[in-house]
Amino acid sequence: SPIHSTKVETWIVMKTFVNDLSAYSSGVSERQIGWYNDVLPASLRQPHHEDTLAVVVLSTPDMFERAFLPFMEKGCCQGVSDPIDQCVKHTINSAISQKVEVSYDYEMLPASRKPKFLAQTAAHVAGAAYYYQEADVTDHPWGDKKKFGVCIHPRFGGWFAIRALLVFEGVQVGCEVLQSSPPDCVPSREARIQLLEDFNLRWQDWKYRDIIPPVQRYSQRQRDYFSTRPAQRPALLQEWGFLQKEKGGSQLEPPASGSLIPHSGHG
Ligand code: B12
Repeated sequence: SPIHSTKVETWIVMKTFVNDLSAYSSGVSERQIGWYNDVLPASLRQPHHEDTLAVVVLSTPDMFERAFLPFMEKGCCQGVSDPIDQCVKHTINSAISQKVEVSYDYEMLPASRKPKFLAQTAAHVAGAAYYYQEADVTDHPWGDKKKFGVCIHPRFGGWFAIRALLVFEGVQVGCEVLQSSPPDCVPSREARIQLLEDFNLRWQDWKYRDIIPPVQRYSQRQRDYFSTRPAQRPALLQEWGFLQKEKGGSQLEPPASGSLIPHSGHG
């Protein structure tokens, strides 16, 4: 089995719809690449056969305490890249034991500067979390002012993040895998308007995440972390005693502007 679930399952939500794969799929959501490519233009598609099995990895609210803080405590965080991104990479790498192509939410395609995978579209077609977009609001009131869409998970509401897409190269699934729609937990037009406005205009107040009552939320400490601008986060971690100040500068520098990873450290 490609995934040793013990470590990953503590911080990744589980959704499985294939009985014979359920043994290893704890904490992940399988789907076929074709479902993803079907809704996207050619430039954003995954370059894989349409029947290829792929997995979207989400992080749950206790990711911070169960994976991130222990990762920092063990001193695993090194170099200049974002601590959250390093922790996600470390956790997923250590969970995988066969050839799996992993794309992270913070990775961009070098040529087009587009995201390597669209996390929200992936979560939606996987049946993990409904992706509410402008088009899901009939007669929306926003005119030309584009509103970004947001995924809502049936158990965690908005208190989760979509971390990676795993593609199992060579593992082909056929009609035994049925695509399942994500639960539509924000069915009314009014609530969808509220959700998209909260997400776009005041995402900093966390309210959009409570559009449905979640089973768990981010801790105060995690909120403090994500409320801090990425460039200031190393200083916060130092304050918490995780990063030692070294002679000649801090161990973790804020990314230079124009860095290769402009949108990393999402929460
Ligand atoms: C770039 C980016 C940003 C940028 C720009 C904002 C944006 N949304 O583009 C900045 C830095 C501003 C940003 C800010 C934030 N972000 Co951001 N961001 C991203 C990132 C890296 C890429 C998004 C992107 O460029 N998409 C490209 C556009 C074109 O895609 P699209 O609008 O979905 O359009 C496609 C679909 O409509 C699809 N499509 C067409 N028809 C259909 C039909 C169906 C049924 C489906 C499913 C799809 C589909 O085709 C279109 C493309 O052609 C993603 C991670 C990722 N790798 O996806 C996170 C992500 C979207 N961000 C996220 C979050 C939480 C935030 C913040 C709240 C900050 C935070 N605390 O982390 C703020 C919110 C700001 C705001 N008001 O939007 C989360 C959202 C989680 C969720 N529940 O949905 C994501 C998924 C990151 C994560 N790891 O979870 N972000």
